[in-house]
Amino acid sequence: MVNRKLVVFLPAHNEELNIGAVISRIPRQVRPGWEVEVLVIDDGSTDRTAEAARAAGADHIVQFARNQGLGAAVREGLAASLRLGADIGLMIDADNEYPAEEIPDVVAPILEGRADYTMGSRFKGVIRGMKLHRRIGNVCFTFLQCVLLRRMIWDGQSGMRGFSREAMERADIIHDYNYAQVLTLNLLRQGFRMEEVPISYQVRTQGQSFIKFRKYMGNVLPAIWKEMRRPVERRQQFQSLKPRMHLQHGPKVEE
Ligand SMILES: Nc1nc2c(ncn2[C@@H]2O[C@H](COP(=O)(O)OP(=O)(O)OP(=O)(O)O)[C@@H](O)[C@H]2O)c(=O)[nH]1
Ligand SMILES: [Mg+2]
Repeated sequence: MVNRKLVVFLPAHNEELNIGAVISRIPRQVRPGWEVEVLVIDDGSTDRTAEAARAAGADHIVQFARNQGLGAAVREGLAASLRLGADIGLMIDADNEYPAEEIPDVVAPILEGRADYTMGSRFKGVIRGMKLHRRIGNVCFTFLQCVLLRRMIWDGQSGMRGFSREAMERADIIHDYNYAQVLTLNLLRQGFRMEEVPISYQVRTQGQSFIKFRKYMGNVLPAIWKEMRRPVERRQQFQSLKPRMHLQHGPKVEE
């Protein structure tokens, strides 16, 4: 009997060449009693991303009329997963760099009750094709998070992450441009338990990376600063909250 739901969501911007391959790699079974649904957040793509996603079997597509940014798309992915009744959410990039067939491993610590938030870790796993300057950038930004959180993190910029329902309800992404660091800082400062799971990563062969050095620095560094300066409510204080909160509003979800 199916009674629990995993929603796999993909933030996507102009990924018509890759998104179909990612969706076809997503396992539709993770554990007995669990169903899997695929949700795409199409962030104002000007190519045929939505059509390619639908053709590959996406169950739900949220389309933004205009490009809002990866942070905004992940925020909407979390909210739409809650609206769809997800017990667990799993985000994965739509660029086919991350191993969708390893989704069961990445959600396992949440399923087993050991963690509320998981990150697929490339640096604990296998990396193919990442350029040196990207490696250095990843190491530096991960190190910054280690210092700010005073704990070990291997890969702070992963594009494959799992969330318990409570983590999805409580996550607050402070800017629209990106989510990678601020989301981890936000959840861990609230007291959510994070676990990293080794994954294999293969740099994209098609389409374009959105990262532009100056724009990334100019947006991400001030957001990290802002996130660290705002107060957060520790998790212990809200553990007794009502069991399920269904968000009512938001862009239309096609079913
Ligand atoms: N919502 C949204 N998603 C985007 C945007 N630009 C890129 N993406 C998506 O974000 C994911 C990661 O994008 P990439 O450009 O590969 O960036 P990255 O993986 O952080 O960096 P690389 O190391 O270059 O791969 C992919 O699924 C993209 O489709 C955007 O403007 N809005
Ligand atoms: Mg990528």
